[in-house]
Amino acid sequence: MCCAPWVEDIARHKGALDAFEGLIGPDILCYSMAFRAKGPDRATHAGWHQDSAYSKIEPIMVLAALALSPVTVENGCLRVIPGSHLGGLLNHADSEDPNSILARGQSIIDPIDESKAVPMVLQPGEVGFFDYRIVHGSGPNLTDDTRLMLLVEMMPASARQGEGRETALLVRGEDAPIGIFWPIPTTWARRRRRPWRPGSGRSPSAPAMFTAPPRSRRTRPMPAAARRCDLALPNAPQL
Ligand SMILES: O=C(O)CCC(=O)C(=O)O
Repeated sequence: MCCAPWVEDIARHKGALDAFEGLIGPDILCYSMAFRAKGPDRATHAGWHQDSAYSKIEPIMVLAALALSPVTVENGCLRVIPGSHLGGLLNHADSEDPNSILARGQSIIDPIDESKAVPMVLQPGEVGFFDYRIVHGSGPNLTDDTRLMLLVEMMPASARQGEGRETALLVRGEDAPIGIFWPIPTTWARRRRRPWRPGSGRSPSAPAMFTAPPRSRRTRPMPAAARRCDLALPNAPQL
């Protein structure tokens, strides 16, 4: 199995990749995509944290926050502390906070100067980029509508991971010679040869589009755990 074509459309968006290339170089792997929906419950929030505290990727990962709805101060946009990605890793603690949008309910326990935080306000379709070491968080949604973002994580093909071997999708340039991550089979090449068109009689979600490429096209066999067909890329969100 491989990821859905629309996921690849986003992951391979030329404008976004040009921006990523300026930040992490020409050889780019997509590590994950995850929706971040914050309903109008006036409670769900993210404590101050650094994604690098939980991600095992080194030396860098860059995130793009793609706005799929208006993302405003009122509905709980991301807030980031400029320059904090250069200050080293701060101490974090997990919590049972039921209102945290983060899987571990984590937050930084060292002092944070919140007065320096800037809101990442986005219109639908706009993207904000940030280093995975930056201190960020978000407040509750105080409006009556859902705030929706897609977080896309990209890293250089030379990136290392702490333990195990995870999957990644090569979206630009060349993979590292030793292939640090399991490659995700791509639908891209086949779909470009035979694109779906309205009225063609085929469904855009026809099973053929989700079938893994022939084994010979894989550079190496994938572990069973990596053969999932997620709507997004198969790495479990770290946060
Ligand atoms: O969606 C949010 O408001 C916060 C998400 C976040 O900070 C994260 O996933 O690391």
